Amino acid sequence: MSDIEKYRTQLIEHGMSAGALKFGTFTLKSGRISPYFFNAGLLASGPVLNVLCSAYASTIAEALKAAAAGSPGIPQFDILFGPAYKGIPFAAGTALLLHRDHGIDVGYAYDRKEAKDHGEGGMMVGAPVKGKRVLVLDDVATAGTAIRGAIDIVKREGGEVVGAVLMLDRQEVGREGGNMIKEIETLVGGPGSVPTILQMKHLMEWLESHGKTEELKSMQEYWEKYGVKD
Ligand code: OMP
Repeated sequence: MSDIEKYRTQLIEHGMSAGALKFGTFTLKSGRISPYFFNAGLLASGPVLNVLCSAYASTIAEALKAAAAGSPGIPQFDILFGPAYKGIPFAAGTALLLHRDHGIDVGYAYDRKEAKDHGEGGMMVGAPVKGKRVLVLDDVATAGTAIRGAIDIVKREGGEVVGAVLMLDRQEVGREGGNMIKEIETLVGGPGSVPTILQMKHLMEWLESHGKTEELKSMQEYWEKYGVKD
């Protein structure tokens, strides 16, 4: 089993025991009614952060390697941007592990929800993104609205967004009616520039291997309605 496969299983299991990954009936930001919800804000302990940030760091390292070898992936970047609030600890932890475990040294930055009007002022904290190549790190993407917002913040601050990394790609139709990931890739660094740790299919595989047939059936029905078919 590869590192990333190991992290995926650990992340699903930590998500279940922390109450972050839930099955039931949930209304999403996009208005879709979903049989599951992954609240990354509840991935909030040392052991879980270790798994999640290790998974982000491995996913980024693999995608950098792929691009360097001429395959779809993420190009070199200078700064990891974690949008407020949930992205902040994740970006910091991932920058630390990229350095410690992969020998990849990048800065990290995050935004404020409200602009500061004294002291250093502004909307941004951490490494300055102006004129830098930035990788956006986010938790969950459904229709792609939240990740577009994070990309816009970096661009507004003068950074060049070369890619994005996600914890969970729900593999759904995007705002423009196509494959959400492809829509975002077009906005940033092209094919392979938006790698993800988990996809909805991994959650379904996990449900199947644990005999959770009711949950799996609801997931399949939801996917028929909103899943990307290409
Ligand atoms: P989109 O903006 O439609 O891509 O939805 C992504 C955002 O929805 C995330 O940033 C979360 O705020 C929230 N979300 C989750 O956190 N987990 C889910 O499983 C689903 C959603 C969601 O509302 O779609």
